[in-house]
Amino acid sequence: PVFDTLLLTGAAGTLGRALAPSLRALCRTLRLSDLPAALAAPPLQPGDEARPADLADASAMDALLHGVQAVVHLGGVSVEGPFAPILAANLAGTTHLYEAARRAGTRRIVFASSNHVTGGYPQGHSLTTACPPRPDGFYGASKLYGEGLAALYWQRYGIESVCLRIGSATPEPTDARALATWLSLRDLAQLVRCALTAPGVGCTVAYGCSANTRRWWQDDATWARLGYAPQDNAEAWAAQLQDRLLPEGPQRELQGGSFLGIGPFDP
Ligand code: NAI
Ligand code: 15L
Repeated sequence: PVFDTLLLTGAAGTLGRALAPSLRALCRTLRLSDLPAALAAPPLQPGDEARPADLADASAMDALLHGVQAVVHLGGVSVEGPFAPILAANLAGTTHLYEAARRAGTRRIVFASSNHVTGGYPQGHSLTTACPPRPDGFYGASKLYGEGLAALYWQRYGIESVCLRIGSATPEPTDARALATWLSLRDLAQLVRCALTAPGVGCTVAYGCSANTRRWWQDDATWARLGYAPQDNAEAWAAQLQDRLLPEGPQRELQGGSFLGIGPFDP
């Protein structure tokens, strides 16, 4: 195995469950963490450890990171919504995680960022990670903050990070927008494996999508550096999905799609 102990936060979530099998192949011990209620009946395999913890609870983080060489950080609020829960789980939670990683001597963090960091760009507009951020809500802005933490902990403390701006990671693409944004689950597994094992990543930000004919994110140089070579292409679903459109207006016009239809959140 590449790692002795690898920590997976958000382990009870959709992508946590999808990724656990491929992560087990990389480590002796996979430490699974999520909120206590979510991790009540964890799907444990030999070599797994279940460590329920709330990322918002700074005092729980040192024990969680103890002995951890690398982290796949998926835990947190995963959709647009009111600020308070995003503040607790994504802003405070990711800060607590990085701080504990610094104290524990953790070497690398793969951070599940999101395409919503640039969800305010028009659909069809080609982007690379060199383009200025344009978050489409509190959620996208919280992921941009996480990318900022990744840069800080690399620059000051030498902790490496790969921030993956994941598109739409689902078993199959589900609508016309996903013909551009889809990340198949096997490409996700490959991308996370590359992000954990590629040498000398420093602090790298990469979009995460499959080799979709209609993709908006032209991240080929970063993908090559990570060794990521996507195998899937949403175009195979084009005939059945290209008319499955979001409502007219910002949701259909901007890259963030349905998240542009959520909020604002006035009291
Ligand atoms: P999910 O919502 O299914 O999983 C997130 C997990 O985080 C949940 O199990 C939840 O209980 C846990 N969590 C929430 N607040 C927490 C806290 N305070 N402390 C500890 N755990 C907490 O989301 P999914 O789809 O599995 O996504 C995983 C990660 O990838 C998320 O960070 C999400 O923002 C990111 N992402 C996912 C995309 C996708 O297509 N599924 C696209 C872009 C980013
Ligand atoms: C995300 O960041 C969300 O976590 C996920 O649920 C999807 O909505 C995805 O983006 C997307 O943009 O399709």
